[in-house]
Amino acid sequence: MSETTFDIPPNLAKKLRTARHVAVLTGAGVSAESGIPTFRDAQTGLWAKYDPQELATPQAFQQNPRLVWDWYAWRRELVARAAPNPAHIALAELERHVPQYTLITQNVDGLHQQAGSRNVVELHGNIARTKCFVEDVVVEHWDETSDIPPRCPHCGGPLRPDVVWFGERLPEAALLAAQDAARHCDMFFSIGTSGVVEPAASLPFMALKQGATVVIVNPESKPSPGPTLYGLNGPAGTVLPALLRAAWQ
Ligand code: BJW
Repeated sequence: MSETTFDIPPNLAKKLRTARHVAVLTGAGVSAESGIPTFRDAQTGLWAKYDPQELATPQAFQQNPRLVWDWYAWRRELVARAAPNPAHIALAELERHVPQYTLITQNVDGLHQQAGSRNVVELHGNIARTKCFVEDVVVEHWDETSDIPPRCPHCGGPLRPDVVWFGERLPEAALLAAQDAARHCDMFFSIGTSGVVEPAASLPFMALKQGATVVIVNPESKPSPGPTLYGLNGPAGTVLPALLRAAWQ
């Protein structure tokens, strides 16, 4: 685990040590230090001319299925080469310290599970899975032909990644589990997310409203704006290992 230092407020370390139910919401910033680009930070490279948000819609897929399939194929490659970073590892370790723990992620890369987190609530699906655009069922095997995207072996419809695009419903069980955790936790961490995409963006407010302490971990956050709202201004791969050391060493 990284030994880079970060000053954790002592009262926050104590709150974490004594918390009964901790809920964590993660976003793309948690995987940035694994080399996976975020959505709303500056884009570079091959896809610089495309707005990722404009590719993550059913309409984009209908208009240009090949472009969207290729974009996800490129991202799937990036994810396949990526490894969990100290932030993922610290969050897996946190699960072993607190009595009740819910890890909610907007990420589709599976890196929390790779780091050893067990109960991961995936709000936006998983890029490793593929489903039929027409039938909305997961497909595991298909014929590799020259078709891009490949065709569903059952109905011939185009295949797409099993992720949640704008305007699509989140998986109901995942959303209910996330909202339940936000309402019942005593500490809620929002880590590496810009907090602009609903319904995930409402979860920290739900927790705050129910009296939980909310901690935001983001290089762009403001430091400690209030007694039940903390901003830890730094990269998750530095802040989270420091938080665990402050609470349990
Ligand atoms: C670091 C760091 C480091 C950098 N350490 N930090 C209510 C109000 C307004 C709008 C809506 C609403 N309800 C619904 C909507 C519409 C829409 C929405 O929210 N739009 C807003 C943009 C305005 N929501 C939806 O459409 C959702 N569906 C829905 O609500 O359906 C309802 C419905 C009802 C009935 C019928 C039908 C539907 C679906 C949203 C799906 C989002 N999908 C995507 C793509 C997933 C697949 C993929 O990966 O391609 O999810 S979009 C994209 O944004 C992706 C992300 O999960 C999501 C959030 O992004 P995230 O993770 O926050 O990343 P960034 O880049 O924004 O931020 C990174 C942060 O990290 C930054 O702050 C950095 O500073 C920080 N950072 N390095 C820590 N080292």
